[in-house]
Amino acid sequence: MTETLDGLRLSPLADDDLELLLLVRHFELKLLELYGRGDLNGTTHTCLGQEYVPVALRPLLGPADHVFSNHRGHGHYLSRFRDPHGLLAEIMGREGAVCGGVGGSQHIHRDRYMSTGVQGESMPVAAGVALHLKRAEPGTLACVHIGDGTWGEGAVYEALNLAALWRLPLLVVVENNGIAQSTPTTSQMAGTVAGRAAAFGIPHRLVVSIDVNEIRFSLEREIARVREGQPLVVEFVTHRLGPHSKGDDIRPAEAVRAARDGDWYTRYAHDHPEQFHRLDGVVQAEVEAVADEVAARPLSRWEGPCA
Ligand SMILES: Cc1ncc(C[n+]2csc(CCOP(=O)(O)OP(=O)(O)O)c2C)c(N)n1
Ligand SMILES: [Mg+2]
Repeated sequence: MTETLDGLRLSPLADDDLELLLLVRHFELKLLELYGRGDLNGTTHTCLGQEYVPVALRPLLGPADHVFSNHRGHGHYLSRFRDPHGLLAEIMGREGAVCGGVGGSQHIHRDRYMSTGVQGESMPVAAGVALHLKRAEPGTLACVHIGDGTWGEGAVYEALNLAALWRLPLLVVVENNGIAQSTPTTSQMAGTVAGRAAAFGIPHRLVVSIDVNEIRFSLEREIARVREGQPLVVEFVTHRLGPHSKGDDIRPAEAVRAARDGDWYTRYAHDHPEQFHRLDGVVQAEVEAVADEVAARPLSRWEGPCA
C-alpha cells in the first residue's frame, strides 16, 4: 500500500509524463466546453482529477497487453496512443475518427484497446482475453479499468472467480472516486473492494497516492507477477473533479471543494512552478489547435469495422 502524500511535495516528473497529464486535463476541459456549445456527438464523461491513474500505469503496460476501458476512458486512450486528433474526431464525428465516428466517447476499439459504456461488461471479456494470452502469449496481460459503482454488477464476480481459478493474467484497476453517477459509494457498497477481492483469494493493493513516480514504483513488482498468472486488484482512491457526465453534479459544494483540494494539477503547479508553467500553456494551446483543426474536418463516414 502506498501512503498519502498529504503535506509532502509531489516528486518531479519527466517532461513527457507531465505533458501527458496536461494533455488529458486540457482535452477533457475542452470537451466540456465543446459539449456546452452543442459541438459533440452523443454524451461524454470526463476523467478530470483521475488523469494520473493511466499516466502512472503507462510504462507498466506494453503494446502486447490488452486494455479494457469504460465510460470514463479518454485518459486511458490518450495514455496509450497520444492521439487527441483521432479521439476528438471520434467524439465529434469527423474524418479521421478512430472508429469512423460510430463509437463516440465510450465505445472505442483500436488494436489491443477496447472501451465500453456498459458497466461491468468488460470484466468477463477481459478474463477471456487473459485466458487466451496465458495460452498463446505468455508474459502479457489484460488490464481492465472499472469504477467503484461497477462492483454492483454480477459479471465482475464471475470474472474474478475464473481469474482466480484459472490463474489468469488479469489486472483489475479500480478507480474508486467514491461515487457512481449521483450515489455515494457508502450508500451502495457493503463491505469493501479489498474484502471482495479477498473472497476470491486475489491480492488487492490500495493506492492513495497521486504521485505518478511513487505509484509506478509501488506497483511494478506486483504487475510483473500478474504476467505470471497472479490476478491482481489495484484500487486507486481518487476523486472525480467534474460532473458525472455534463451538468449533472449534485454533490454538496464542500465535497467538490475537497476533491479540488487534492487535485494533482494544483499541487504540481505549486510544487514545481517552473516546469509546470513552461508546459501548461503549451499543451493547452496544442489542444486548442487540435480542436480547431478537427472541427474544420468533414463529417466522418462509416466504412466497415474499426481497427
Ligand atoms: C450496466 C449499466 N448500468 C447502468 C449504466 C449507467 N451508468 C453509467 S456510468 C454509471 C455509474 C458508474 O459508476 P462507477 O463505476 O463508480 O464509475 P464512475 O462513473 O464513478 O467513474 C452508471 C450507473 C451503465 N452504463 N451500464
Ligand atoms: Mg465511481
